[in-house]
Amino acid sequence: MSPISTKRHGDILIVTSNNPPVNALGHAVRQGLVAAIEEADADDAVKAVVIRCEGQTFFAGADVSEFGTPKAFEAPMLPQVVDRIENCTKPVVAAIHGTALGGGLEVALACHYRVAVPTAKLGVPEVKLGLLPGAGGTQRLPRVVGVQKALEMTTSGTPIGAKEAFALGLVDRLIEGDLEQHSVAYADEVKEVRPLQKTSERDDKLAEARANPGIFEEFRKANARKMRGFDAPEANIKAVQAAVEKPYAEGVLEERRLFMELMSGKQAKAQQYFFFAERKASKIEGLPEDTKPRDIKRVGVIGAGTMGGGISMNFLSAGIPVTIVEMQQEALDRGTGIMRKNYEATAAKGRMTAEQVDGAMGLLKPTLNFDDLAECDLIIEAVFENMDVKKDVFSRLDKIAKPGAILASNTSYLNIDEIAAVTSRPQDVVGLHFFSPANVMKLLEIVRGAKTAPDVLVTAMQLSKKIKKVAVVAGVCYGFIGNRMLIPRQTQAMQLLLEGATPEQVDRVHVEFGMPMGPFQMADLAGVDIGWHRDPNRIENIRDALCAIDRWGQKKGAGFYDYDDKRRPSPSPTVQEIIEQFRAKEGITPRDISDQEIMERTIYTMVNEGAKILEEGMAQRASDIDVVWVYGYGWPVYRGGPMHWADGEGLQKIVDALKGQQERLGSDFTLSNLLVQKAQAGEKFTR
Ligand code: 3H9
Repeated sequence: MSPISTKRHGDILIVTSNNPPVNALGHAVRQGLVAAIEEADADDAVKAVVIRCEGQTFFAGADVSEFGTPKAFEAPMLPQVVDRIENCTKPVVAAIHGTALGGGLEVALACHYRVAVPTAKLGVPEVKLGLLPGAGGTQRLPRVVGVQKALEMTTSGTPIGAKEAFALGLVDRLIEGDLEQHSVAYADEVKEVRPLQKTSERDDKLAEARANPGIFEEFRKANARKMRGFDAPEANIKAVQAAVEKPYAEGVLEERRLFMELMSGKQAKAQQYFFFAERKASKIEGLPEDTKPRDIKRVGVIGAGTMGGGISMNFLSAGIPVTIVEMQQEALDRGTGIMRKNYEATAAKGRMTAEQVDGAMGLLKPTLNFDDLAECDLIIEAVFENMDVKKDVFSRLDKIAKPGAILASNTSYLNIDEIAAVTSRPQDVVGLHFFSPANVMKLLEIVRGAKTAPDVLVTAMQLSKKIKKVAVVAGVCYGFIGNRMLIPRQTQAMQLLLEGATPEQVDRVHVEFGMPMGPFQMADLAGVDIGWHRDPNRIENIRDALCAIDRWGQKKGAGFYDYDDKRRPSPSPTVQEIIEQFRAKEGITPRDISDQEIMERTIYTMVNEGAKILEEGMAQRASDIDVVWVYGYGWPVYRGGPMHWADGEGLQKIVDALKGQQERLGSDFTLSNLLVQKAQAGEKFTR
């Protein structure tokens, strides 16, 4: 049965798509839409058309799962569909609810009118899939919203709300109440209007950019940092530029050419792979299908430091009350003060109103009384990273928490099973590893203990969505997924310094690869002193030597780099001297180290660790590891994540290189059996 059906309301033809879950514009939908327009044209009794969708949303775009299959190229393709809609001889109204995204917005742009409910969102997220709107979107959008806005929308992929769309003229009317009924009434109002306004024939909104051709260069410059390394944003800019510089028909051809170029590239494949990887991550294997989540009405957070405060803000922002506990009034006041300041900073950027700030903070109950946690359904400890301290907290919690409350640790390395063992309810214990700053970073590692109950895992996963995190399930091992993979990278980076590399060189290789920063820049940002033994007289390595002289990173104005008062880094002669002292002490003669060797020893070793994590069952699937690295550490999404990237690099090449480096990697390094097996069998980690 076609997902597209038609019905009449007087002389209005109502075209309805019913293609769950998101009304993606797969082949059958495209076919049905064309047939419906043919029906409207062929019947004199039809005076206007409404296109609407059943379910949660208007068309959310082309069907991404068709990409790379013959179905994507089966006629009618989307560019033909939208042209057919625009060329309908009767007015066509798009009735938008949910999201009109990508191809969905392109369908709407081809309609002669657009109406929407106020909660709808409209956007062109193709750039996030390494693409551009390839069904006339780059040509029609600027003709409706203007060139500057079209550049912003196409290169960021961020949708705009219906109210903004209305102000821009992208939506002709906001509909309160029943959308179908009101859009039919709207169609009735406009059914006699002639000539029909075709978006492709407009150029009033292009005039400003035509008078200021510098707009594109200015936009490139202003957004260079955000777009670094990505192919798609530049292609989007070029396509919008074509809308301004060429007649519509030629602009569309340029759009097509750029679209096909992107589609056949590595980045689009990686970004589309990642789209599905992210969605797969939320599926937890091995749970009974009917597992119901527990009800979380109030969250408790232990510790009002940077982590505890950040964690609390996630829940407050989602409207969930939080009880936050500290031991001293001063620490409590400081912590809650910082939370308010963070909210106010968001408000100052216009992303929150003063009322919303007060609303969020109003949900916070700061207390010095540990027993107040008895009212919470989920309690997350964010205290000092030390096993004895954590055990003490959990045995106290065990005594006061209500039955069925979930007890979570925010530990980034420690053994959840050992922590759970001090309680009488290990089934209620789980790791919730937030990444710093916890109110900003999207990643959450859910650490599944040996005894963690299925409904605890399901609750954690559901809650992660509520607080807008992307969660990945990890097993119990030192550092879980993300931090565990950092260990070989950090070890090798330090060793490379001794052998002749500089922090600048190692970091440059990572930044050129697409990481936001290299290992030493990251250490300086996070704090070189994290995990340091705090004894300035015990100097066993370069890190100890830096910590001993207060070079703890950016917060002290010095770490692996020197920093000026604007936190701009420069190479440090002191650090160089320390490195040389260690070389002399260990009898190492420095040598020239190639960028390739740095790649092999710091990035290939991470892939190897990822393979071990997989082999040991500490990650459910290779794509979960990629999700952790993209959202937790800024791995460039256009490279898909370490495991996907490794597939493209060639697993045998990685194995050979690691074998070649074996001696330098040291006796602690071992190759992953899984990596070797997959390489030998010519298999890949990811699709
Ligand atoms: C495009 O349009 C190209 C054109 O310009 C040119 C063509 C020539 N296709 O995210 P959710 C699935 S490119 C296929 O969890 P939510 C998704 O995998 C497209 N499947 O729900 C998941 O499946 P499962 C431009 C899709 O409520 C299920 O739907 N459009 C698509 O949190 C639910 O998804 C986009 O990039 C799709 N297009 O969010 C929009 N979209 O249940 C991408 C979703 O098996 N989509 N699925 O895991 C989204 O942003 C969100 O899905 C949306 C709903 C906001 C719509």
